[in-house]
Amino acid sequence: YDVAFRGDGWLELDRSVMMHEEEREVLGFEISTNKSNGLIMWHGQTPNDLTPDDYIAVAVVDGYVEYQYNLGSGPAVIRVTAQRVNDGERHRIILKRQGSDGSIELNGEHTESGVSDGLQQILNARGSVYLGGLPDYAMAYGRYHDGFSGCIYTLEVQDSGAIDIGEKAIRGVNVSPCTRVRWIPSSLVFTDAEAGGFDAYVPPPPVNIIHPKPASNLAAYDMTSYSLLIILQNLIALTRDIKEQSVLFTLLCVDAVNVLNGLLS
Ligand SMILES: [Ca+2]
Repeated sequence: YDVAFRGDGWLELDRSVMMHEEEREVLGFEISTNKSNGLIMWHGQTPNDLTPDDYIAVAVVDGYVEYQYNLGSGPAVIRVTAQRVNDGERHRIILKRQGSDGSIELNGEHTESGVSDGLQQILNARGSVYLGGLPDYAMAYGRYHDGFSGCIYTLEVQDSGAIDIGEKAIRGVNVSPCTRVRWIPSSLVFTDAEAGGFDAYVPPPPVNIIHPKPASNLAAYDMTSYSLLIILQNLIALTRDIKEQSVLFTLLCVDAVNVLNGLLS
């Protein structure tokens, strides 16, 4: 459910994850970062359609959260300057939009509102949704240049609850689960060299931030699927990076044991 970036990555999601058809659109993110600039999400047009057009974006700009959208007749640019978010702490961002009216709510404490220009009321975003950055920043018409560095813990759309980001993912570069500590250079994944810390890790259950609810009883299932994901990533890494083979094989064995435990429990 969570994804980490280090400034040079991106994750492409199927556009069905957010259709922008609700009269009152609500998007939720929970993030942490130490960098003062980085694109958290971009949803605009397809890569070969570079005419300025409808888009919606949220980013960290100069240490503050910025929400932008353009319905076709001029952008709204809304920034919360009451609190910086580049402090490494978790921050909850709720974006709302009803036609041309929009707002950001940061950590349930600070709210800023804005209006997009012109008469357009409908967001027509035909491209894929990108998290953490873009494969080509020309897609953002020069509005953003930096990838996100940090963790996106949660993505919610309307009353979806925490979205299984992996299920919606199409392609990605330099993206990993948030729980990994050290990157393997020039690989899609990175790994924790300290095996002792690895098998002690239990992923937290997804937390609903738009409509907070008590934790569900899906923890056992999530643990199994998470371990399968790690095994898959390690297999990919094995084929990509022979030098790390012995470490990864050890982790693979740990993963296999975890899955068996998950299946048996
Ligand atoms: Ca439009």
